[in-house]
Amino acid sequence: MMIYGPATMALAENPIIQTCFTTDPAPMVHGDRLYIYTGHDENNADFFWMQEWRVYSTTDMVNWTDHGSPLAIEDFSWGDDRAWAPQCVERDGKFYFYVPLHSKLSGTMAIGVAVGDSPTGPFKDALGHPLVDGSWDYIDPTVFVDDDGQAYLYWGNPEIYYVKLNPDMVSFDGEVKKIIQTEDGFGAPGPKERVEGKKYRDNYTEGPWFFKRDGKYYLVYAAGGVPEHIAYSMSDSPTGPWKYMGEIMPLSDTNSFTNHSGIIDYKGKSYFFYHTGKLPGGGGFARSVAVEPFEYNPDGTIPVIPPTDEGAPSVGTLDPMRRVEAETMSWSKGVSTEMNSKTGVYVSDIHNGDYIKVSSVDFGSVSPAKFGASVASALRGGTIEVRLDAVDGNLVATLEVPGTGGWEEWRYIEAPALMKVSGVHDLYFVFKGRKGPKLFNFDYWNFK
Ligand code: FUB
Repeated sequence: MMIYGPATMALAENPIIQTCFTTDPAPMVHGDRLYIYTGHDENNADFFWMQEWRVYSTTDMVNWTDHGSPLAIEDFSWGDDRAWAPQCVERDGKFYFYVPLHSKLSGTMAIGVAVGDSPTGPFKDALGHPLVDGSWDYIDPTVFVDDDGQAYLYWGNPEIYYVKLNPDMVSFDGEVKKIIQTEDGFGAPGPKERVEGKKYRDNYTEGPWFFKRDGKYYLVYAAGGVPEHIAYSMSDSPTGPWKYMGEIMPLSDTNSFTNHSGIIDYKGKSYFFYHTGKLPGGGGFARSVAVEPFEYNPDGTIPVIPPTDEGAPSVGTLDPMRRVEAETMSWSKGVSTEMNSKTGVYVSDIHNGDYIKVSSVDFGSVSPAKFGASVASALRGGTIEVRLDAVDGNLVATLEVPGTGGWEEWRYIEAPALMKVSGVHDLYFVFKGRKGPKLFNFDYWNFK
């Protein structure tokens, strides 16, 4: 028997989610996981007719686990449309999920807040009414809790608004404040003060991302009108005055006229999340989240970060001897995901020739004897070929999936390992079966 040793270090691949269109990423670190909260562009949409928010997480920056959609328009009795750019933050063990959506009450956009006990929900509308309501530019909330416990909520397009949230995170005292945009602060005066025909250095558009690092406050935002690039301003205080600092992600050929960013540190490295239209079939209303690693300049300024197809290098490995959810993957072709209350999220829409890639899988030095997977099929099933380091790589196992009597009638099936494996590899699950029909659903796997 041949023994296959370690492969090269894995890189993420952009866009990082391929099972559906994802937008407006808002990263959050909790425990040893990095979560992203996203919007979800519908297939074949001709506008941002978005219905739900989604959550994904990683521990290694290359494999992302799909946690499904724990929050949707129907969770807000007062909302009826446009599930736009979210952000979730933790405070005192509760998770506050801020979202813009169209309000039935005002007929314009509003910002709501849902609360949950875990980063993946379930979440419940905290108020039963919007936190702020009444203007078409009440979109794109960003929240930051400062070291002194004061929380700030910024939002807006093309004005920038903020409130200081009360410690309960779901209320504030006084009026909504508007930031006075100036050329020094944002590259141009506010939208109503701009002189027609005058060329400005830049201008704030939407999608603010507010945070603090080494005592400096950062407001990162989509700029320049459409098509958008990403720029930023800095301040010594959480409410300004702001100083325009330049572009981060210049206008690029990403197949999306919007861009929307979130910045976070994780496991000692800094990451810039954004979206493009670069998934096959993607575009301005079919966007996908991507990530780039970066390093702050020594003076705390942010370098220019061009979009790439490679993304971030792996910062961890995955243990194949433990149960791994099938919806944890670094890349996939053809498949999508579904969820129910019993199984949680699982991989669906599996057809002949589709595949899932899982990166940085560490087999250690003891070669496994068996591969097993939990699968379900209302039809005739198919085959999972487990391959090493490439879609046509060496065959580690072949699992025959039978019909199980239903798409959610799960059976755990095992197959013997066909070769010895050690060290770190990329694993490919290549799906084979009759051409045409859906073959089976796939919930989790492990080696023994
Ligand atoms: O995703 C809908 C809207 O597009 C967001 O609210 C904006 O930031 C832009 O990305």
